Amino acid sequence: MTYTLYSMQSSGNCYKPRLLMHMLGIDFRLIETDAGTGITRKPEFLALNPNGRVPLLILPDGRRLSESDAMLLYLAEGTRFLPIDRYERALACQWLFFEQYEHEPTVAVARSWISVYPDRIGKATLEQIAGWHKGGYRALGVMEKRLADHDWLVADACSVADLALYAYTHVAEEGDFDLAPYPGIRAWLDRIAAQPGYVPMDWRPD
Ligand SMILES: N[C@@H](CCC(=O)N[C@@H](CS)C(=O)NCC(=O)O)C(=O)O
Repeated sequence: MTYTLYSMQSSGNCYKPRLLMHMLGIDFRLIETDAGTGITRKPEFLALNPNGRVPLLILPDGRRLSESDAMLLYLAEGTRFLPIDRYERALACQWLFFEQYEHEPTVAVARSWISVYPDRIGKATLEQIAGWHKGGYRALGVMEKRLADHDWLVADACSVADLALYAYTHVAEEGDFDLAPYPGIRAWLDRIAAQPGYVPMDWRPD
């Protein structure tokens, strides 16, 4: 028995567990699920994840786990990607919650409309994009404050916090975000891409 990941290749949320499992040498099966077609809102998928979204991870024992950052925490347990120290572990969670509340709803959503579903953009969406850019630049500014003089978001090692925020920051330019004014973030992106076991977003298991 191995892990099964319901995943959409263009999704940064789905990239998070794909990347960490590859970095940890964990074998998994991938079921490509085009969430843009509404398939995750059909009864068959809702029976697996009542929230109707990918990624969805099926553990080797058959139990299910949704929410990409929860998957990172689960998979990273006992590995170098999850700090042991109580405060550092809480800091990792601090960045994961920041990612879901401040970063993903702005940086990822702008990229999704601009690069993944450009044909669906209407007048209302154009106004929303301005708001996502404002919020996204604010989130990038928070990250830059830390990364201007630190290699990693938590302590001195690459952790789940870095992988969670990497997923959509490294494709932020696809959402028309300009990363030129963020040298700390750009150096950090290169640092993550140089980590052992790193695979790009378009990688998938055989
Ligand atoms: N908070 C969730 C967000 C998951 C999410 O938004 N998934 C999108 C793809 S990136 C999806 O499945 N959308 C289809 C839908 O909402 O119907 C996570 O981090 O896993």
